[in-house]
Amino acid sequence: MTDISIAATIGNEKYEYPFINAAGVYDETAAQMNEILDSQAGGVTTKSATLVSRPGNPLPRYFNTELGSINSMGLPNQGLDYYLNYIEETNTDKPIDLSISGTSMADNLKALKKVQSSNFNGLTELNLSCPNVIGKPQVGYDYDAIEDTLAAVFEFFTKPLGLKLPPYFDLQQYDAVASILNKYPLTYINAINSVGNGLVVDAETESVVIKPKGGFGGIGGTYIKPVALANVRAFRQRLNPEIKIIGTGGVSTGKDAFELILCGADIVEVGTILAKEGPAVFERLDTELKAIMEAKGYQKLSDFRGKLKEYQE
Ligand code: RRO
Repeated sequence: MTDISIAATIGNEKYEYPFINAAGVYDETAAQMNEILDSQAGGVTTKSATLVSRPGNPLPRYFNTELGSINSMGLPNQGLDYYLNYIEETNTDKPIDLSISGTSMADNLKALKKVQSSNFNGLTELNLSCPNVIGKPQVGYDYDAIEDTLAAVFEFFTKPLGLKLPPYFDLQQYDAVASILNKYPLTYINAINSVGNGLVVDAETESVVIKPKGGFGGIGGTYIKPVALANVRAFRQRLNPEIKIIGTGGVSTGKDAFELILCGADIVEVGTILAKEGPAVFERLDTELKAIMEAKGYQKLSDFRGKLKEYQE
C-alpha cells in the first residue's frame, strides 16, 4: 500500500490526505481545529464566520439519528477576526480553509474585503447555503442573488474563492447555476450543504428533537449521500474544468468517498460522521480509501476521479 498516494490539490493548496471537516463541524474554536490538524485530516475548515461573533440558535440545536443528523445551529461563531488570527498564528503545513457566511450580501462583501486586505492567501469559502438563520432564505436557491453576489465579489476579490452550495434537485437547476458560475474565476465549489429544513420526529415523545424553528433543520449523514453524489456528478458535467469540486454529504466510509471522487470530487469533507466519531475518523477514512484503491489497482486519485461509467449492460 506504500506507493498509493491519496494527495489532492485545490488551487495552491496541497492536501496530503483528501479528507477535511465540513465547515461547521468540530471547528468553532482553536482547540477543536488544532485537534483536526493533529489528526490524519488533510487540513481544516473554519466554522463559517460572520463579521461579529454570534451565539447561534437556542439549544438543543443538534441531534444525531441512526442514519444521520439534524441541525439548526444558527451560525454560532467567534467572528471573522478570531478565525483570521487563528490562521495567522497557527504553524502547520496543512491547508486551513476560511469559511465566510454573512447574513446579508453587504456583510459578505465587508467580510471578503477584510480577507482581501489580510495576509491570508488560502482558500476562502463563501457559504451561500446556510439553511438555519431565522428569517433568511438560502442565497443559493436565488439565481439572481448568486449572480449579483459574484459580480460584486469579483469587482475586488483576487484571492482563491470557493462557494458552498445548497443541494439542488432538478437538472434545470444545475444548468442555471453552472451557467452563472462558469462566468467567474472561481477556484472551487463545495457541494453540498445539509439538506435544508428537514424534520426528525421522536415517535415516543411525539415531538420534534431540536428547539429552533419548530424542529426544522439541515439534514446530514447517510440520508443525503445520493443527493451529494448527484450534485457532484451534475456539476462536474457542467462546470469549467478549472473549477474544482469539494464533495460533501453522507460520507462515513472510505467507500462513500471513493464514490464521490468517481463522481468528480477533488477532495471530500465529512460532517455528521466527524461529529459522531471525532477526529480519529480521518485515519479510518484514509485507510479505507487506500484499501479500496489497492484492491482495484489504483495508485492515485486521478486514476478514477470523475470516471463514473454509464449503466453497464
Ligand atoms: O450554523 C448552521 O446552522 C449551519 C450552517 Br452556517 C450551514 O451552512 N449549514 C448547516 O447545516 N448549519
